[in-house]
Amino acid sequence: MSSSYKSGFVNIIGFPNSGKSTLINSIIGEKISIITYKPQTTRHRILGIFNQPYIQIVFSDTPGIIMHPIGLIQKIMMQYVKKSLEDADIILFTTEIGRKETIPPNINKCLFFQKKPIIILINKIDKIGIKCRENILYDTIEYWNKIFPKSEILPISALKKINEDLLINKIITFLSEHPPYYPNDIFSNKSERFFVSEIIRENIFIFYRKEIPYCTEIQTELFKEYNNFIYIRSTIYVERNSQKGILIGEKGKSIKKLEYYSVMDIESFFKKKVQLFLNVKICKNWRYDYNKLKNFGY
Ligand SMILES: Nc1nc2c(ncn2[C@@H]2O[C@H](COP(=O)(O)OP(=O)(O)OP(=O)(O)O)[C@@H](O)[C@H]2O)c(=O)[nH]1
Ligand SMILES: [Mg+2]
Repeated sequence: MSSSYKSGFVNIIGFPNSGKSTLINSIIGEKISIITYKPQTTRHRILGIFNQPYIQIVFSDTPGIIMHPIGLIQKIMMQYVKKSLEDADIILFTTEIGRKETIPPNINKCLFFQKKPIIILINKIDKIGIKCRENILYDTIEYWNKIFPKSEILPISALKKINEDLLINKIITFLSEHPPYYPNDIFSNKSERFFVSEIIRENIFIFYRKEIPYCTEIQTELFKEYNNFIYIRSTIYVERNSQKGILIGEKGKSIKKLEYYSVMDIESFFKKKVQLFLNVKICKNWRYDYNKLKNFGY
């Protein structure tokens, strides 16, 4: 590979719901990370690999930063954030226009200790009409400028792709000469089974309320591809019997709806017909149990 190749790891961190997953999907051009309007959607670190001639940027999506993590799962999620600060070449810190949030002290310490280039992204600028945007943006920039006096601040809209090219070009200026880390025909490090589980989890966020999306974990045990269809078997784990009841619904109505919409999304992701079999099981207090979390891949 030519030595003029540039590549590096660019890790996206930021507050829950600030648009990290939206940004990585938009840049990669594939739906590698699920998006919902609810906070704490992303639970894992997900790589998205961006290739251009002689350029490879390995983006990493992370769970949103929480001030007071509850339960072992949220603590592990915050470990992912810290780890991603350590192995980044460049950090993208996402925030939202008009919001002035406080970075938890432990994350803050890590951020500045690393002495890595940080680009502050003020996302969702499309949400505010052009007339008021300037003032609110100025105010938000001023706030973050005090916290990150040495960093560049870039207003963006991940949803509308505003300033996406500018961001990519800025990142490229920070990259060092290095051969590509991954082959240039893959766009993520995650398996097909992971994407299936995440698509089902996204639909659970859409169709179920309150704690249900947060107490469910999906494991896809089987992903078998045939000539003209894919056969998939996934299990949804919940913490209690009552949650299982809610998930299945009266006469199985709710789970059928979940299955129906998940199949549509999985088919559109893999561009192939899908047969999906969903199973619901109880895994008591899995969010608080180290071994269970480990088995689930955390
Ligand atoms: N208007 C507007 N909405 C956006 C933009 N980017 C993201 N959103 C919305 O914000 C919500 C959260 O987006 P996500 O991409 O899931 O946010 P996240 O930071 O990954 O959230 P967590 O994984 O929970 O930390 C979704 O409803 C998105 O559609 C944007 O540029 N403009
Ligand atoms: Mg996310």
